[in-house]
Amino acid sequence: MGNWINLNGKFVKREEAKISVFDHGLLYGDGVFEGLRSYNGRIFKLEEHLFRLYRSAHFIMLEPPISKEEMGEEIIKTVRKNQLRDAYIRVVITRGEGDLGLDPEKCPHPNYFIIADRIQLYPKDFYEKGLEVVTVSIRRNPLYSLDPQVKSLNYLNNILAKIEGRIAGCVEAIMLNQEGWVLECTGDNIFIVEDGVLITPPTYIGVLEGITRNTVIELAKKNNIEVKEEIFSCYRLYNADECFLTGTAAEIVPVVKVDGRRIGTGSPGPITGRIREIFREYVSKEGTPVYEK
Ligand code: PXG
Repeated sequence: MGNWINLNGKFVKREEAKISVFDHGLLYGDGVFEGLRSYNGRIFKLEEHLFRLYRSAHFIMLEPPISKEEMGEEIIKTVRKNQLRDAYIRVVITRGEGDLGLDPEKCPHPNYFIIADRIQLYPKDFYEKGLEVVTVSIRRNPLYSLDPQVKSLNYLNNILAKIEGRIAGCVEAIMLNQEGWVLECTGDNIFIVEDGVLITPPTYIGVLEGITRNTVIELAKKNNIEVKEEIFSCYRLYNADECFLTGTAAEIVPVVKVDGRRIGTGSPGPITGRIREIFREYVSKEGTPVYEK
């Protein structure tokens, strides 16, 4: 299972799925990607992920070799080919082969590939006990350098933050902007809870508009939990009643300590628990079917 890679529309064995060393995706991180998930044979938020992928491509002036609709079909086919029901799906579009210079004009044929593999679930402890995370010194790319909305293959900014977090013994790290406002984690968005209200940084401040984040906002509102998109500092974060992270792979993970400060009671809080329940219920029903066609 998970052995067939979709490389430019053709299924090849994992070991044979190769891209040229002259591909600018590799030489310069010149390309875009998406990480999706399927739950019990249904791809979660396929439209939203495609929308974001094609907007990322548009931003870097990369014309994908196939349309958004065709890409959706290719994704479905790939999950089906690998006979997966619960999958993690990676879609990558690279600039393609060029010469050794930076110029994307020299790369006439973008490549794309789709990997569908079994989902690697995070340890139960993460959810039951909550995570300890730290803020790191490396700042998130500012809007004027590389807008964090773009899921580009150049994730070094986040990788450096991840390394810093790892050195501090944490699996996730909180990234701030130049002024010190809290933005997001290396691969997850962040929420705090204050007096029963969910607060998350607005996307205009320079955070990825996470699909899990948006789903949480929508579900919270539907369930009469107030949500505010507001910038906040570490002071507010340390003093929040609860904190949790959201992302496709992690779903919703409680955070119980930040920079050595206990958050709330030091155990995952009730609102986080409620959001997790609502989310789990939602993902079990939602999504584009892979097999019933
Ligand atoms: N912020 C950033 C910077 C991300 O890369 C999220 C938030 C969450 O977005 P979604 O749409 O998934 O709710 C991401 C997600 C990983 C991994 O292995 C995660 C992401 C990218 C690459 C790897 O955890 N992105």
